[in-house]
Order: sequence, then structure tokens, then C-alpha cells
Amino acid sequence: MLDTTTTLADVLYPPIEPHTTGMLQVSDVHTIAWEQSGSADGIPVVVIHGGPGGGGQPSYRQYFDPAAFNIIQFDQRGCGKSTPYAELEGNNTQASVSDLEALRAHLGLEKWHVFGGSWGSTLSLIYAQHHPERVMSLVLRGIFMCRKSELHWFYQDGASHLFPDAFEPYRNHIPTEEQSDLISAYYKRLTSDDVEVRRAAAKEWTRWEMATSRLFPDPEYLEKADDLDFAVAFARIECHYFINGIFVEEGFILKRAKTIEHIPTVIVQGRYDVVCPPRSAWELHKAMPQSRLVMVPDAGHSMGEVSIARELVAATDALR
Ligand code: STX
Repeated sequence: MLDTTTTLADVLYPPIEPHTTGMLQVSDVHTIAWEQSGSADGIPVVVIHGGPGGGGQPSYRQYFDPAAFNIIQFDQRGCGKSTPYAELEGNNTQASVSDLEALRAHLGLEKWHVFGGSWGSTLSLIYAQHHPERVMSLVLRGIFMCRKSELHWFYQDGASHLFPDAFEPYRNHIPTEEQSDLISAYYKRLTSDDVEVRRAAAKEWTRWEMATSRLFPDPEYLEKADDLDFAVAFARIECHYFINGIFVEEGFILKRAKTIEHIPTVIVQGRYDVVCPPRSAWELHKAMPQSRLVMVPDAGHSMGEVSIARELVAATDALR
């Protein structure tokens, strides 16, 4: 039955502050911001945020028992507190994988649990496929493998059938003659020399994603798109990765599923996830027979939805 009385605060751990923070230079251009919270000598778990370009959030700490875990978060290249802001040069999937390894080594950790949703699931999987010996387990949410079909579904024609009202301003921001390839049309604007063109495109791109992320859209969540400092990095970096096919061959993750089939894996998937529909979670689960798939019947894409959060906390509690 639909539970409308439980709140997010009921299922998450209380808010906490980091016990250590730092900046790690990872290339000539990029420096990434990181933090640790919870128990300094606890079980290490790294949180991989979405987008790409979304940045970490204080609330992500609350998905872990702070007495048991050393919770590590970092902002991927170009977003959050990482510098330079919204930079696309040297910003790609391979770099993100190597940043994870640099951070792990910097913190003196041999292995860690890996927790990621949406693009965070994509990067978690690719990281694990490159460094399986470093990953104790995977807790993944809202599976996204960034194949052409997934991008077409969300950014061109698919989700638009469910959210025609939210889709209209996203589509209409682009002139009719360019509407047959919205990702390319947005990329042109998000990389324009004109800062106002970039900001206007970032706002519409981000609004579309925020408007569709929950089963019951939350107006507060939509305001994220009006925070143009957030939106510009989010939209630019997402679009840059997508236009480049996330810098890997089509179907890369499923083709390499065997390399991680020994890693304990929980997949939490909202049945009505419109951003990253359940087919990807299903295909991943089939390719990783050891994985446990939790199909949440009353949720969309966001980890901020109560029933998704409840399953994520249950999954991390089980790692203690
Ligand atoms: N991108 C989905 C994704 O990773 C296709 C994502 N969507 N929203 C987010 O991430 C934030 C919660 C980080 C804003």
C-alpha cells in the first residue's frame, strides 16, 4: 500500500558534519574536493554522485550509520567545490576512474564499498570493472548505462510521452529546425562563448531533469534548476559526457559484466523511474546473477524519495 505518512527524516540517519575535508590535485587542470564523515576508523564507503556534474550533497551522508562507516564523498571534476568550475577539458570517464583511485590511495585505503545512483551507478560500475580488487561491494540506484537508447528515451522521445508539460519548455528552448537532435542542440548552447546563452540553456536542461525525477514532483526540487551556479555545471558536464558517449564504446558496461560478477551488489530501482527506466536495472541484474534487485513499487528516480531511501539504508545497514 502507498505509504504517505513516513518522511525522509524517518528513514535516514541524522544530519552530520564531515570530520576531515581536503582538496586533491588530480591533473594540471583539475583539483577535486573531498570529505570524510562518520567514524574515522569505520568501514570505508565512497559515495559517487550523479549527473555527471551534480556534485555531492550533505544529505548523502545520512544514508549510512555514522558509528559504523567512514563515509567518503568527493565532487567529480568541474562540479561542486572542485575547480575549475564547469571545466570540460580533461573531464571524462577515464579521468573520473583514475580520480577515484587517486583519492583512495590518498586516504590510505586498501578497499572500499561503493555507493552510487544514476550517473553514480554508471561510474561505480565502470570503476569496479577497472579495479575490481578495490571494491568490497556495490550499492547502486536508478541504473543508468548511458546507451543510445537511454539517452534517446530521456532527452529526445520517451519520457516526453509521460511528462509532455515539462518537456515542452525543454524542447521549445531549441528552434524547430534543430529539435530532431536536442542533445546536440543543447551542447551547442551549453558550450557557447556567450555566458547568457549557456545559462539559459542550462536552466531548461536542468528543469527537465528535476521535473521528472520523482513519482510525485516536488516544487522545491525544481528550484535546483534556478540555482544557475548548480545548473551550468550540471548541464554542461552531463551534455559533454553524453555527446561523447561517456567516452566508452556502446554497451561497455554489460559487455564487461563478467569482470565484476563476484562483487556483492544490491540494485535499488524505482519502478516509475522516468529518467533511468527499469529496463537497464533489469538487464544489469541479468548480467550479474549474484546481484539482488530491489524493485521499489512506489518511486521514481530520486534517492530523496522515501521508499528508495529506505531500501538504500537497509542495503548499507546490511554491510556493517
Ligand atoms: N542523469 C541522471 C543523474 O545522474 C541522466 C542525475 N539526475 N539528477 C541528479 O543526477 C542529481 C541528483 C545529482 C541532481
